[in-house]
Amino acid sequence: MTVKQYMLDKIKNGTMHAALIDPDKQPAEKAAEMAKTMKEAGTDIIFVGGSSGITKENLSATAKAVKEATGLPVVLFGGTPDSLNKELDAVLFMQIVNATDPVFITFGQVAAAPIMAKLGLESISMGYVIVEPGMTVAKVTKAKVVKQDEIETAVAYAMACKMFGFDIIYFEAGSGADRPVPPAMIKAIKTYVDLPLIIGGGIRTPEAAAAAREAGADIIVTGTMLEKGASVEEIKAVISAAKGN
Ligand code: 1GP
Repeated sequence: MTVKQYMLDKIKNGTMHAALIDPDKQPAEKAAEMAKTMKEAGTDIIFVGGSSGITKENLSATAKAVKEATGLPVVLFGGTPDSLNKELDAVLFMQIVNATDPVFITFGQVAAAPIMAKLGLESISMGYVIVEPGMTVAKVTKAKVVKQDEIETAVAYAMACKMFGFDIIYFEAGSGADRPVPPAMIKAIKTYVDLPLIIGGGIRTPEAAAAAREAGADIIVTGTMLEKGASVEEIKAVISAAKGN
């Protein structure tokens, strides 16, 4: 089964949780331990990647260790063409739709495509939209961020993603954001655009996770919470609220 099919099957039955692990932040053994904790707490899939410091070495070692420790699909979310490797189960092949640096709109993807083809990696096409505050990823990509109250603009971006033919869309407030993507924005996107919706950035409490799920998020991503050493109980509470169980 493809990773895309795994995701589509899961979200048919409710919201999924994805754990984001940045290979640049810890050795692979530690990443494997973190992923194991996340799996025990109920996470469904592991995203690996980050906005900077991703190399073929740290990415492949982390992907391999995480897969061995959990058996969960390991998907690249944010990397560089030369970090691509065979340990990945799939790549979220994304266009940062509101970036203004063309490397993140087209040229990076053009560089990555032949490498992905050569490695035989599964591609899941994704429109990625950065919402205020946007954090590091907004700076790196020089994004024209969607403000928290610009609901119509957010819907227009989601509509454009649908018309481009992306498999999936991701609305991102940025890793470590002090405010997640607002539930009203999530609700409006899901009202007008029929595409699987990933939400991430700044979700660290069960309340925020439940609000995103109730508003219609299909996949909720958390990263910082784990890096900052949240307890297993705290992680479990956030994942349960994200999945509604
Ligand atoms: C970042 O959406 C992810 O790309 C996760 O954000 O680190 O704030 O959980 P956090």
